[in-house]
Amino acid sequence: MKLYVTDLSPNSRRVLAALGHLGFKGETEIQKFDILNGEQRTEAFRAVNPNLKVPALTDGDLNLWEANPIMIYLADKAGADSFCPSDPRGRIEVLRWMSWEVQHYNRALGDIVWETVAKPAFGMGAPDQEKIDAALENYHRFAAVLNDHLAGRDFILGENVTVADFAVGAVSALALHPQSQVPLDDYPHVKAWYLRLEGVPAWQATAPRAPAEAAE
Ligand SMILES: N[C@@H](CCC(=O)N[C@@H](CS)C(=O)NCC(=O)O)C(=O)O
Repeated sequence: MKLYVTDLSPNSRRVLAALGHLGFKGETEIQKFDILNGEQRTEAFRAVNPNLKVPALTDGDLNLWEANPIMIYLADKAGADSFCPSDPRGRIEVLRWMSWEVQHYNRALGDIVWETVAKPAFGMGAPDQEKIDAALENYHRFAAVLNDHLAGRDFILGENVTVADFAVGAVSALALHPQSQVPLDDYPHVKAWYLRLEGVPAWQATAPRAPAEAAE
C-alpha cells in the first residue's frame, strides 16, 4: 500500500494513526507532500486523487481518498472488528459519528482553532473574532451532544477505541492547545476523552511536533 499525507493535517494524522494501530505501518510506503508549496499538484497524484488532497491511499488498483473511508478500509482489511465493528448496529454508529464530525463538530472546532492557533503559527494574520464567535456558537451546540454521549463511556462506542474516536478526535491536539480558546472546561467528558485518546499508543505516535503541524 502507499499512503499520501502531509505533516500539517489532522486528516492525515487519523489515517497514519489507524495505519499504526492496525500494524500496517511497516508494509506501507508513506509519501509526504508539502501542501503549502503545492507539492501534491501533479498529474501523477491527480490520477490517485482528482481532488488533489491528502490523505489518499493506493492498494493494488484501488485509489481511495477521504480520511474516514480510508480508516474503515484499513480496519476491514485487517479484520479488526473491535476497531471498526462490522455488525450493522456497530457499523452504523461509526458512520453516524463520522458524518456528524465532518458536518458539525469538527467543522466548528476547526474554524476556532484555525483562527486561534493555526493562522498565527503560519504567520497568516490576527484571529478574526467574528469568525471565532460564529464558530463558538456552533461548537457549544455540538460539544454538548458529545459531552452527554461520553458520560459513562471511555470511548465513543463504549469500552474500545474505534475509528469513530480517531475521526471525531482528529482535531484534539489543536483543541487542547493553550492558545486554542476552545472552552473545553465546559465539557469535562470531552476533555477527559481527548486526554484518554492522546494516551492510545498509535495516536500518541502521530502527535504533531508543533502546533502549526496540527493545522488543516
Ligand atoms: N475531506 C477530506 C479533506 C482532505 C483535506 O482537506 N486535505 C487537506 C490537508 S488536511 C489538503 O490536502 N489540502 C490541500 C489542498 O486543498 O490543495 C478528507 O477527509 O480526507
